[in-house]
This record gives sequence, C-alpha cells and structure tokens, in this order.
Amino acid sequence: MTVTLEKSVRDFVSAPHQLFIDGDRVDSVLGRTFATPDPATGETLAWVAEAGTEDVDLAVRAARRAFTGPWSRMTPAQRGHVIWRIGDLILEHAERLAQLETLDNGKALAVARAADIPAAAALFHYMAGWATKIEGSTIPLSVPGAGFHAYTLREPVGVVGQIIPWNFPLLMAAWKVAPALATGNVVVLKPAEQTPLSALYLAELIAEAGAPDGVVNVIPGYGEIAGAALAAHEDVDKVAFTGSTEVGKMIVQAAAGNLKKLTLELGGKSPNVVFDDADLTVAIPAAASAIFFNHGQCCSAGSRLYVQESRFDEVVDGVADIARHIRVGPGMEPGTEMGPLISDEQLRRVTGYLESGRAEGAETRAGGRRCGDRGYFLEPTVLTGTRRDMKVVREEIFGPVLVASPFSELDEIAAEANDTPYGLAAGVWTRDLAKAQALAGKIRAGTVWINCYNVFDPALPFGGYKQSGWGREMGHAVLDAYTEVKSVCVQL
Ligand code: TXE
Repeated sequence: MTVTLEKSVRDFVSAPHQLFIDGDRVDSVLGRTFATPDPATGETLAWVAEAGTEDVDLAVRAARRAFTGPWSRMTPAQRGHVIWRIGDLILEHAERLAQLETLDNGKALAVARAADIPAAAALFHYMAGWATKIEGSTIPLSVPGAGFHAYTLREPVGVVGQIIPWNFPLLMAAWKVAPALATGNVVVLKPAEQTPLSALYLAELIAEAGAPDGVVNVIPGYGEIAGAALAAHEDVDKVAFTGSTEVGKMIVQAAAGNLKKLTLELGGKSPNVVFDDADLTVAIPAAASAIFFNHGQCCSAGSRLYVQESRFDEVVDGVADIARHIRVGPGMEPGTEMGPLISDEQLRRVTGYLESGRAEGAETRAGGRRCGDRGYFLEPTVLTGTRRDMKVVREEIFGPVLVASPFSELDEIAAEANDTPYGLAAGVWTRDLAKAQALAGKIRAGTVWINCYNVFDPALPFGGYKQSGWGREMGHAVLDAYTEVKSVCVQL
C-alpha cells in the first residue's frame, strides 16, 4: 500500500514544467525538454523544460534587472519580510513538498516530512532575521593630518548562479537561496537534472511571498550545458555550487573567465571514530544512521567507521544488524526507512564500488546486493577487512556503504582519519570529553560531531577543509560569502 498522493501534487507533477524566468513560466528557447524519472520504478515521472545557454542568458539578464531595480529599492526589513514569508509558505505547503520530494528523489516520505521540508523552512526563517543586520563598522585611521571618518559597508555581490545536487533538492535550494536574498543578492538557480520539481515549486512560493520578478530564476537543465554556461557567464558575479569535487574543479576553471566569486561545497569521506569507552547503546545506532541516513547520499555521511580494537566486533556486529533490518522500499510506502538510490547511474556507480571492494579482498558483513530489478534499490552494506589504499576506503561512494576498521591509539587514528583528500565532517564517540576535544583538534574537517552525528542547524556553519570545498554555508559565516566589503573614507 502506498500513501495517497494529494491531488494538487498529482496535478503539479502531470502539468508541463517550464523554466521560471523573470517571474514567468516559459519554455526553453530551443523548446527542449528532458525526463525526470521516479527512482522507485525507473519510469518517467515528469517532463521538464531544459535550459540551454540562451535561457541561462535570459535568466541572468532578468536577475540583473531585478538587482539594479526593484530588489535594491526594497528596504532590508521588506526583504526580510519576503524571506520570512517564504519560510511560512514552505510550512503551509509542507505535505505537498514532501510528497513531491519523495516522488522525484525517492527518499522515504517520513524523512522528507521530518527533515527536508521543515529544515528548508527553518533556514529561510533564520536568514530572514539577518536581512536587517548586514552591518559594516567604523574604522579608526592612523593617517596623520586632517581627521577622517572611515567606515565599511557590506554590499551584495550581485547576480549569483547557484548549482545544486539531487540528494536534498529543496533543502539545498534553501541553503543557497535564503542567504543570497538576506544579503540583497539575486539568483539564477540550476537544480540537479534528476530532481528539478521542488525547486520549480519553490519558485512559485517565492513569487507568492512577494519577491519581485527576476529576483529568483529557476532553470532546470543538464550540468554540462546549463550549469557550465552559468559557471562561465560573464555577467554572473558569484557561483555557489554543491556537488562532486570533480565538477567543483571544473567550476573553478569556468569561473576564472571573469574571476567570479566562488563557494563550493563538495564531497566527503568522513571518519566516525568510536573509542572503547563510548556509550555503545547510543554510538552503534548513530554510526548506522551516520552512513545510512538518506541512503548514504549525504556529503557528510560517516562512511569510514573506526572502532577501538576491544569493541570492534561488538560495534560492527551492531551496525550490521541494524543494516539488515532497515526497511528498504519505495519512499511513498508507509514504513519505508530507506528508498532507492537517485538514478540508474548512481546505482551502477555504487555497485561498481562494491565489486571493487570484493575484488580487493573486503569482507561483506551486511548487504552488498541490489534489491529487486525494478527501481534503484540497494541493500545497506557494511564492509570490513579493508586497507587504506582500497578505492572503497579512499573514494566517496555516496551510497549506503560503510567501511569499518579497528584502531588502537588516538594519534594513530588522528592520522588515519586525516588520510583523505576530503575534510568535510567527522564524528567522535567517547565518555572522555578531554580525549574527544583532543581528537577534534587534530581532525582537519569543517565539522566535528562529538557524541552525535549529522546534527545541522541554520545557525551552525557547514563547509569543508581541503578538497571538500571553499567557504561556509549557514550561520552568520555564510553572510561573508554573499557580500563585498566596501571601505568608505571621508576627510572631514
Ligand atoms: O554530481 P555532479 P553527480 C558526488 C557523489 C556522487 C558524485 C556524482 O560522490 O556520487 O558526486 O554525482 C551540476 N558545470 N556528489 O554526477 O555532477 C549538475 O547538473 C556546472 C556529492 O550528480 O557534481 C548538478 O546540478 N554544473 C554531493 C550538480 O552539478 C555541473 C552532491 C551536481 O552534480 C556540471 C552530489 C558542469 N560541468 C554529488 N556538471 C555533495 N557534496 O553533497 C554537473 N553539474
């Protein structure tokens, strides 16, 4: 039995999906469309207009007009009000958005309801407050002679291109759009080709909330076409990207043309370290959830589990047992805990890693196989007997696949945890907070969770060291990424 779709969701899904440019729904200039599949069946869910370079150009022009026009004429309080209202509208439309997200992305409806949608609303509500608090400072000068009055202003960067992935489609849109608007910027948002629907729905809510035409434009399309055009566009002032490290590097090159500002939130291979004195009743389910939440399709997934030797078997057996009992099924089915992977391509990528792990000698302690032959379902998997040089240990798998290894000492595990090109997140489990702090200090990652994992809050900055990215999202740290500092110096 599946959840009955709301009629408005059915109507929305079956309607033609156009681009959203300058406050209008429009076809793409070349009239192209692409299919977004339902990952639970592999069948086409909806057809969506596909943005090409001409459409990117139209969207950027609309955004520029809004930037120099109505958006900049609104007061910070008025802009804050619009942003707050977007958060309210997301909550008013929460059930529809959750169903849409589940259909398009595959995640369990309970997860979309409890996590994605409320977190997206919370981000808009948090950022709404910042709109009236983008302040500069007064600066005392030491220049001899006449007196000076010097101060700084924080001004919006301008037209921001935002390119987002498919793992949390609405939430990633919120992470990008909300801070951009709070700081007075305008947006051209390219959702992932796998999951364009909730961003298009959000565009309607943003208009309803009172954002002038052109302030947020949403242009679904392929990365190598629309995404690349946005990243290279001469009139885009900044690009904010979340996705693979590989594409992140391409964006850096594309952005070099006009040296646009960049923030990048990229891949991860995050270590989750359990010491022998940890409370295992909490650490074991948390270690399972750290990797299996959202099917492992989380940049912050705790995909490398390290357990101190004396408790290794106990922890791994516990996590493997949880893995075997996770209910995998269509996201719309009540009771489903884990839905399908996003796409056939992702399923092949992840099963390819499983084959490589087996070929290199890893032992499968749970899962390891595709479920059925319809849709993109995979069993939650736990691998042991791995070595540091194996692909499954070194590379981001982005699926429900955990590699677990034992360790003996803190210094040893600090070095092993850092033995990765990534530096997004880490977990530490121990009753000894001094030991936890010592390891947290040694780990080169943007977030360290102690006795918890995957805790996100709009006020807590998130982002990567090393090849996990540039800049921070959320918190007031994100405001730096969306503003330019102007120094004004007045001789009195
Ligand atoms: O990512 P891509 P994919 C990682 C994860 C996953 C792998 C591949 O390891 O297995 O990436 O996933 C757009 N110019 N992450 O292929 O291609 C694309 O349209 C401009 C980690 O889906 O990076 C989409 O909107 N844009 C991750 C976005 O980039 C381009 C989330 C992400 O797609 C482009 C997703 C180009 N040349 C995947 N090529 C995370 N950090 O959370 C693609 N895009």
